[in-house]
Amino acid sequence: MATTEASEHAHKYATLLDSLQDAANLYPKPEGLKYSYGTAGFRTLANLLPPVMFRVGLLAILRSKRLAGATIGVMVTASHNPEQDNGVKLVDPSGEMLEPLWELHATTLANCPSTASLLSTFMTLVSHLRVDLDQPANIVYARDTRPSSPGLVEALEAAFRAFSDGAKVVDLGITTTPILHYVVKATNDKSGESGIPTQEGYMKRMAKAFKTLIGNRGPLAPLHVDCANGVGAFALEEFSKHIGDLLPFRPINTDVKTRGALNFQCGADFVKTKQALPPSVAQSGVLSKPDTRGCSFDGDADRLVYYYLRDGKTFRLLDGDKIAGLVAMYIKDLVGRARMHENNEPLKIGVVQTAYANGSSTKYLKSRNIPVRCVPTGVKHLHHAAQLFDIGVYFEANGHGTVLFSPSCLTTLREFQPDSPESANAIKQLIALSELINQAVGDALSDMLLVEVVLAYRGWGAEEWDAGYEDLPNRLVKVEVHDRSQFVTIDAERKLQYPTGLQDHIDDAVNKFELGRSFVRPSGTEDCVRLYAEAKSTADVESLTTMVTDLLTYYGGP
Ligand code: 16G
Ligand code: MG
Repeated sequence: MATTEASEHAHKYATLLDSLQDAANLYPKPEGLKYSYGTAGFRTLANLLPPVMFRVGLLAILRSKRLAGATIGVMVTASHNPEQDNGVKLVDPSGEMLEPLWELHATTLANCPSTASLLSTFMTLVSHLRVDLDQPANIVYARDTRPSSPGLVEALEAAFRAFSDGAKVVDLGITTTPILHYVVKATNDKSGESGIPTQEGYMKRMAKAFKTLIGNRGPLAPLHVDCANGVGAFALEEFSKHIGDLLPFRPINTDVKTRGALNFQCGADFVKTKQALPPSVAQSGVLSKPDTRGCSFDGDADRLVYYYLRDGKTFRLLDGDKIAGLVAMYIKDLVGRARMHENNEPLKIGVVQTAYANGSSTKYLKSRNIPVRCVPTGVKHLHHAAQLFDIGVYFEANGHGTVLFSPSCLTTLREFQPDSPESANAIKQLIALSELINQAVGDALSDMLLVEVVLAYRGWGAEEWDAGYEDLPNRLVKVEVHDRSQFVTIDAERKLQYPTGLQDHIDDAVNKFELGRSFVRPSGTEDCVRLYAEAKSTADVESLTTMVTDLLTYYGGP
């Protein structure tokens, strides 16, 4: 009997390998290219990606089988990159980024030079990772609006089809990155507490929470939303059907058809990097009217920045740091009003930032007794640090972030018996917040609603929000170096360990300027190092930037 079983197995594996071989032959890896699963998955020119897609498809199946059939997500997007790029990343069952160890397996598979090496590496992974190929595999995948995405999805599907016993796959079609993360999390959460695992379920859940939080403060003033000519335009349109006039949207840059329009001179990354309005928004003049606010999504709608024109003229950016400050103070207020501390441990609220956070924002939070942690760049780092709080607010300055409620905090909130109407109301609002805010990953749509809730609660416009603190002048520049891997950071990227001696010189430069701060880190998505500098005056920032650039040229120039 055992022998029959063993031979059945052998036959099954041989059939699988045959089928994988036939499929893999259609997606050969170009010679000489080195792919790498970076901070946000694989990302490069779209025409170089079909073999990577195929291999990512294989890894998604392995990951799902390894986790006894838990649903894994695959997102095809290159976020804010130009249209000719594309990319892919995997989403773990909790809705979080792929476990770092598996990022290495993704890189290994992607770089196998031939079909034979791909198959043998695949079988080595099966055995080393103790994957039982008889387990089921469940995958949910989606793509943004890039014209190259359908072709890349075909390569992904070829991998799914190559498994003769079938991976169970769900194609969400064109949708935002955070909606895919939500669907993955909600699919795996059998308690149902994370919501219904569909785009519609997501929209309805957010709309209901938004209505609860706005209460009778609506309808709100219209909001101008720059959709970066990307998938956020669809999500916004869909969502608006669920809330009617409660918050009237004025969408801009919703052209997902014209070639080259995606992220071109628009979107959150453009606004943050240029510290200026997208020309389309400036020309339309819509922000010149008093009390008008606008915001920008990025190409896959997981980043958000706000802005307005002070006195109808001067551009003022309200970035991820400003959002974190606004939201943390609001949550602190609600928690205070809930008066839970008499019978419970006080809820720990904290903010997680990266070294890019403006020094003024960190000072603002700390001076209001909000603990602030600094972690390396990249969502996975922020997300994990935020999980250590009962309510963890995390935002990168570039507008990527969310607010996480720990499972025990949610239980406490649900079980708490309030002894006053004010406390009952605050508890209700905190629970609604946990349903409004995407618990899997940063989400431009959900974060935008969150900002609107806080502004309505405070009775503020953008200007009052902005008044909380004044950003220190700052610069972020790219510097090309011979080999960026020579730049090794420590202390959450705030200091360089290598090249030896460089940090001492940076410190000397920084010490010449009042409120000076500067750091250098290798980019995780481009072949360069990034230099950030801030100081009390714009002139000082320019001088500091020049000094550190010169040091970089000396230590690592091309
Ligand atoms: C990726 C990260 C983003 C980070 C950026 C930094 C995710 C999902 N995205 O886009 O959080 O800010 O990389 O890029 O983690 P850099 O390493 O090139 O500066
Ligand atoms: Mg993005």
